[in-house]
Amino acid sequence: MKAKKTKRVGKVIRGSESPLTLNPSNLPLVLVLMGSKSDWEVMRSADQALQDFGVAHECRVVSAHRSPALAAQLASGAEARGIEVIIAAAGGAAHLAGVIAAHTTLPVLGVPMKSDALNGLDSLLATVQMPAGIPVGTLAIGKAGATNAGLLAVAILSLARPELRDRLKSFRREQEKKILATVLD
Ligand code: RP5
Repeated sequence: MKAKKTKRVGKVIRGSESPLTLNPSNLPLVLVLMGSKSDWEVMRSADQALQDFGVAHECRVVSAHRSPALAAQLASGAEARGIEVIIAAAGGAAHLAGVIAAHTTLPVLGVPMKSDALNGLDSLLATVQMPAGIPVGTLAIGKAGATNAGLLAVAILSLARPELRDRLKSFRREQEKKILATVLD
């Protein structure tokens, strides 16, 4: 079955591909946040990874600096909505993941965006250098980080969902097969 896709202003909601087994309520399990619409081209990779595994999720723009009240509200209300993992991407003075983590005990995965000024090194340091007590699991800068944030969210969810774990294992097997079958000419 094709994943359900609903578009709203500043927000994309994807339903689970097989809600009966993975997520009976079909409510979003992962919240994918980004500081600006300019992050979306990269964060589509996180969206895609979650879609590939049929994980219901919601993607939306919220800024730690430009809309701080909404950021706090989304983070503090996430658990009650059934969200289990939050992905937060930002660039430059990339405080979004840290601010989100300050308002929830859910696991928060940070994705540093490549920036014009410092190529993403600023985003990486701002995301990764959290004070002890408020963890953010920080991924690589840019697209690889976005994809891996999606995959890591799937891995976290798979701890309590054997079907998802099986899908993750088969994804790894397929990936390995492609490497082993590589021919250089
Ligand atoms: C951050 O500033 C965003 O996450 C984005 O990566 C960066 C630039 O934002 P825009 O000026 O393009 O909106 O908050």
